[in-house]
Amino acid sequence: MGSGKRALKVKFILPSLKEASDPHLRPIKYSLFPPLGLATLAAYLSDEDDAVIVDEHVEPLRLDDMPDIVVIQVYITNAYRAYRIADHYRSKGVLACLGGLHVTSLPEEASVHADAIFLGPGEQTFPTFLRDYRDGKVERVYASTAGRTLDRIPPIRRDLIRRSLYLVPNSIVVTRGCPQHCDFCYKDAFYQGGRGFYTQRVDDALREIDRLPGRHLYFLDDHLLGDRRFAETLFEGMKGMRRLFQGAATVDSILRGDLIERAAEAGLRSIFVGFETLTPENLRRSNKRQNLGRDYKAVADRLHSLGIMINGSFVFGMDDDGEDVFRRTVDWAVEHGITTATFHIQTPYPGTRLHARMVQEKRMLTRDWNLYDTRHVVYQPALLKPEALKEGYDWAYREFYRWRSIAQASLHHGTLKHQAKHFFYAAGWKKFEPLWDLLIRARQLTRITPLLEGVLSKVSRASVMKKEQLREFESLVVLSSAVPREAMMVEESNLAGK
Ligand code: B12
Ligand code: SF4
Repeated sequence: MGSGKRALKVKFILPSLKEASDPHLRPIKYSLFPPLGLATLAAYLSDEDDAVIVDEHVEPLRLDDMPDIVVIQVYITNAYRAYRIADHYRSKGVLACLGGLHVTSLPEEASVHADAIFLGPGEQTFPTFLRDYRDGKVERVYASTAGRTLDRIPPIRRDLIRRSLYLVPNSIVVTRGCPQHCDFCYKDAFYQGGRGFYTQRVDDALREIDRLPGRHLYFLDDHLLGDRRFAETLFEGMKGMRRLFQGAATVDSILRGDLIERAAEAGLRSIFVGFETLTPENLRRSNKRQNLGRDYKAVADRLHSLGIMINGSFVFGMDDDGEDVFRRTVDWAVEHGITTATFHIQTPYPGTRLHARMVQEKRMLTRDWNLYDTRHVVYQPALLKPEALKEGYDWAYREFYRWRSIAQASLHHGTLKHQAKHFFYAAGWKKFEPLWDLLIRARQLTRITPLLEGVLSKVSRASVMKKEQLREFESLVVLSSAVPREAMMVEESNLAGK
């Protein structure tokens, strides 16, 4: 098996779930971000080794080749596809490594399909495996435990990413994990046995940012404001870089101190906020203590006063949710000028405390991982029928993204500029999906980046959207009106599919 100093051929694969390649569903979501995790792992190969990354969400996967090793990333909804690919390569004598969140949650299930499985983050285990492979003594299980760090990790292999296939090629992660412990979150299971929250050195993070072309960045960190000192220094360093960025943070971190002002000064223009629920009892039961007793209105007002658009995340089906939860949540989001909303049906992922509780209470309804996409009901809700939960969730998406609601939420903002940005961003995101599809197919996604940067530019008189950006937007609107009405309607009915 091992092969001394011979150059290795390693194929990194992100398998897709079915809907990602289905034109009637929602491809744009899967053309958003490149597979950063795999590009991180590829950095541990030596210069002589031959590496390729195939992201099945955006390109076809050939199965007739013979690499030495396949490295496959497994999320819950791509698990069956990942196992099929691994089985195929193993049958040809290729060594198959499986890792990622789902493998960490269910190692026994995954190990049937792998020569080696990897639990937890890969920065320490993958280089150990490579050494073992070259020494001819591969282990069955590599578990990340003590000694986790992002210090001195090699720069991620962005050269292996085909940037033109993604709407947001400049995604970046500068921390791992999160300091909080919500019961429904993947985090505690994934990071068990070692540190659950740690950061890069600020200098390394700034260097990584510097390597990215253009202005727009999307931080995929679970909680960009999770370490105050780190975030402060990062934002200080970013000040002169003229970046526009998006990220995620918790409700309490937005209210505390002046970190959010510093983020805005450094270029933060849109933020994903885990509001999750408007009901305190739900928060208590989910151990989402950082949201308890916090004034959500104050969060929205503070962000808006800084010109930051909000992507609010809301979960339906928690134990205190009755029939009224859908309307209450949508009304709140529209009234408070939330730009985009991400609704989820509560989904107990294996490995989480929520899942353990649901199993104990005999409330899990299925173990079909394809359905664990937060759009299907996979457990018995406490106060709602499963069908009512699904219907309410679908209704919430439709209602929030109606033209009327988008216009109403936009009017919440004080200036015309801010209103227009809100309107374009929310409408662009949900109303022009057939157009996104056309652009993906025509490999024209990079045309959108300047437009996105225009919409994210600062809400001030000095930075009115440039003429050419407006023209680009107009041409997109004209183009999209050429998309058959039927196609629009199909998309409308699938809006629930996020
Ligand atoms: C970006 C993202 C997406 C992108 C995916 C883009 C992409 N090309 O990767 C999009 C928008 C498509 C997406 C979709 C979904 N996502 Co998503 N997503 C994320 C997010 C925010 C960041 C992922 C990331 O880049 N992390 C940073 C990199 C560096 O870490 P990493 O990818 O985990 O890789 C590391 C390790 O996992 C490990 N590793 C991974 N694979 C392997 C393989 C081997 C062999 C080895 C050695 C190591 C290893 O090493 C890497 C370096 O440490 C995560 C949250 C999170 N913080 O991870 C959620 C997250 C992964 N998504 C989640 C979910 C549920 C979904 C959806 C199913 C549903 C939904 N409602 O969105 C869909 C379907 C995805 C699918 N294909 O099946 C859950 C997964 C839960 C689970 N138990 O699997 C997460 C954790 C969010 C959450 N908090 O619940 N997602
Ligand atoms: S704050 Fe978010 S990322 Fe952190 S544990 Fe809770 S749900 Fe997970």
